[in-house]
Amino acid sequence: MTKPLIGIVMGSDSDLGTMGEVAKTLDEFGVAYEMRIISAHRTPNAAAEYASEARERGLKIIIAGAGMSAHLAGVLAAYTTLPIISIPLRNPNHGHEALWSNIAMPPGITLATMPENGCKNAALYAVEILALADQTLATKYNSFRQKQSAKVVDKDTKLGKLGWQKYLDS
Ligand code: RP5
Repeated sequence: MTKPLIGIVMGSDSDLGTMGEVAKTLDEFGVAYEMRIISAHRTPNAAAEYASEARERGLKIIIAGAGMSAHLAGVLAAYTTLPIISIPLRNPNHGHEALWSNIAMPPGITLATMPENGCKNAALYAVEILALADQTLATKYNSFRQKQSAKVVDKDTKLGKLGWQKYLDS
């Protein structure tokens, strides 16, 4: 089994439906990861232990997602010097508390905070970091970006051919 480079951590199994997108995107790039449910509030010792041991276990980056007051990413960051990518998760009964808490880190402890529910971007950002030292991954990422651009160009060409109304009907 390939050794995981990325730790995907979420505060609850209720986050899994959203956080699955991180794993799906990493799968597309062939990046090995592990997934854990660890709560900054309900299992704080596990959070401290996980982050403290992450570097020596070979992880390069931790992607953490949590909702509500969302302290998970910040707590993990307190216990490791690995880069932490945080995903503030939206809860239908709450506003933007997770986002606010993730972008309000004190100077000296860092998070790379993604958009709310920005699971795909979190995985892509992790791929960009790993690709700094992995030419095969950099080539894959470049090809993904080129395909993405080509899709927009195709849509623009189609819009030019059909006009906006037929485009919407098609
Ligand atoms: C956060 O509280 C979790 O990340 C989750 O988004 C939210 C609710 O957790 P559950 O009550 O569904 O376990 O810590």
